[in-house]
Amino acid sequence: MKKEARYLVPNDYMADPSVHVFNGRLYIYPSHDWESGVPENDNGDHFNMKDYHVFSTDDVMHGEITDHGVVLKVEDIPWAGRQLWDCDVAFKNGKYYMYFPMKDRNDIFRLGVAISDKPEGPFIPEANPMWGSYSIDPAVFCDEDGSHYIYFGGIWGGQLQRYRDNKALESAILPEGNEPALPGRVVKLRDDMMQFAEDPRPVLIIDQEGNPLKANDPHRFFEASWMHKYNGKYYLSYSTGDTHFLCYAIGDNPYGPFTYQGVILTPVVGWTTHHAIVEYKGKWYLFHHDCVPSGGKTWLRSLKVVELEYDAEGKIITIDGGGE
Ligand code: FUB
Repeated sequence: MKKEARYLVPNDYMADPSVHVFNGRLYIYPSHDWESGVPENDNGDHFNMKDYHVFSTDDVMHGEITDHGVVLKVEDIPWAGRQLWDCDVAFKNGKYYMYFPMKDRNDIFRLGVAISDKPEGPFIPEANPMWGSYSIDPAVFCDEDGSHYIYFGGIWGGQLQRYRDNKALESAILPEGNEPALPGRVVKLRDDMMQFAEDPRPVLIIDQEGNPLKANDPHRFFEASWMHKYNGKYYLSYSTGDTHFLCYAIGDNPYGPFTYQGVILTPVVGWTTHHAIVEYKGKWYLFHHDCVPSGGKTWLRSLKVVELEYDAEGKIITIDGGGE
């Protein structure tokens, strides 16, 4: 179904939105794309982002979008190598915690934390990455009991294929064909929000028969995890990367397993697809990006929003992304 969509930041390139409602206002935490001149490759080196902005609004489809400016940049992070990819923010006990992936000086992705007193930042980074963290795309979910979980991971340039059982392999192994697909990860956060409270666990996505999705399934996990709750169920959504879908799976608890349900967004113009799903003022929204304004340049993406609807059984109605 084709629906009314809005480009949220028409004068700049923003991607990978994470979105939350804090103090009744909607806050958007995107990646900040720019023309860095780094050539495109399968490693994602062309996504050479160097800072984050925060945006907020109280009227998603038609209201003013406030740009709170640069809230964190590579040069302020003590362990910085390069590439600030998709971040997310959570609130606890009067503080806002930004979780962000970045390559360290050995070109290994780690997750970092930065702290602010306000949802719009600026965020002050910790001196070191989180212990035992790896890969990309942290998405923080606060359950109704106040526990926070980070979903993370991404294959190819996101480096998830370099790890098994939370340990680095000597060389990367990506499952193929009928082998089970490589799962994303979920981990509970400590009460102080600064470290993992446990070892990260695999996020299993199974089909209707209970079998893990296979590596050659076009709907298998690639990157861009997001978690939201609807009617008491846990909706895990994610990007399928090289097959260009946003898909979802439903579980009974934050750890899963999650049973595959279907496609949320068909391919957009551009290689990557990445999103957040949030309820605001009684409506549900899908925030995502595409490359229409840049004329299809993969590394120059634009932030979009469209209303998201469920059917009577709680299934998400597929949205047309406008790509091929
Ligand atoms: O923005 C860089 C990477 O592209 C993100 O981390 C992925 O999810 C993809 O959108």
